[in-house]
Amino acid sequence: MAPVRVFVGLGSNLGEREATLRAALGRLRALSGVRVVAVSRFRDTEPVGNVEQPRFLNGAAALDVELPPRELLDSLLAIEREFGRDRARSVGHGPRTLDLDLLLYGDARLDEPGLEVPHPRLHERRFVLEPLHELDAALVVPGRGGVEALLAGLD
Ligand code: PH2
Ligand code: MG
Ligand code: MG
Repeated sequence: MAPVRVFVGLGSNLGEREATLRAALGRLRALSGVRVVAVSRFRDTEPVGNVEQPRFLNGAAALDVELPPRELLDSLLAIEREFGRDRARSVGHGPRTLDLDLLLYGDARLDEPGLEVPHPRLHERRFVLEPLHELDAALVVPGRGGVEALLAGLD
């Protein structure tokens, strides 16, 4: 298949956050059918949502991917598990050693069990939009518009 430009969100708020994110990028680079094209800066962010939890380190990566979305998602979840995240046990939206979110898969719009692309909350989260904007200021979120305008619209 022809490579698809994919954006993945990176997050950690437990343990050695930066080391975890760097190691996860190493695991992404090792996947066949995945090329890591660019990585944003990492930023320390206030937790968003109703759960009382530590601050996050967040960033994003641009990938060229020659895997179907479901296969890529399964690989992301396997890497999360490798870093000690047990989805079955953890609180929804609570603290995690590693969160890898499939944000965008080319211009695809998918709504399948466990696989919603664009990521359903991407357009309202500064901690996602800023790294995306840094990677590609002209990026368009299918169904939502340009990342630049989305950022400008946040209060
Ligand atoms: N992830 C969440 C919930 N809240 N807040 C920040 N700042 N960064 C995150 O990555 C994050 C969050 C659930 O995935
Ligand atoms: Mg996630
Ligand atoms: Mg997340």
